[in-house]
Amino acid sequence: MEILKIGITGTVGAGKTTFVRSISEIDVVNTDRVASDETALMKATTTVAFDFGRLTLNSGQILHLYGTPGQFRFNFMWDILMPKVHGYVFLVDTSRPQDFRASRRLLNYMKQKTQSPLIVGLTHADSHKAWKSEDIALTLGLSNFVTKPPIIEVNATNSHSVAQCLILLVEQLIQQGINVV
Ligand SMILES: Nc1nc2c(ncn2[C@@H]2O[C@H](COP(=O)(O)OP(=O)(O)OP(=O)(O)O)[C@@H](O)[C@H]2O)c(=O)[nH]1
Ligand SMILES: [Mg+2]
Repeated sequence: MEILKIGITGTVGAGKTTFVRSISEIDVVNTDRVASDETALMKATTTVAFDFGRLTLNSGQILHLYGTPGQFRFNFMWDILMPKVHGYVFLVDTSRPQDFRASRRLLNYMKQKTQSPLIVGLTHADSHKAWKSEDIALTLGLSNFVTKPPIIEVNATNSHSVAQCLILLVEQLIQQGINVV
């Protein structure tokens, strides 16, 4: 049985590390360090290499979860991880419209690194500042109904919500003919 490598990516603070921590059945390999630049205005720490977690589905299928850094200065990690993933979750913080342009750029970057199936996960949908899914789809350039990936709300702090997102991604992999248990 092949282990599925799943990327968790998105801009700074989208919730990647939280997502992996919420669902991993092992202690997460974590490379968060104190944020020393403008990220410090948003949160105390930031991922400098990657997060690693593991999840075994009821079927026995093992997922390895790789959370990328969000900061552009660590983009070499995107280049290392993303070409290897079987599928990925692209997280967008719906409460930070100031980051939507960067999200769009990053999504296009990731699409150049991998053709693998993706899910767009909308975090912070519980915030009163959250934008609607349709509006975010437009700002990300995902308006073509034929080609756009599934876009769902996901609360990275909630293991049930994270599990639903990963199950949807695994269904996408099966549809693409990837051999999943
Ligand atoms: N209320 C709420 N908080 C969330 C949600 N998703 C993530 N968070 C919070 O948002 C913050 C995100 O931080 P991280 O998980 O470190 O974000 P990251 O994407 O790994 O950030 P970098 O590694 O710096 O790129 C954490 O405080 C989470 O608890 C959500 O859906 N709702
Ligand atoms: Mg992180």
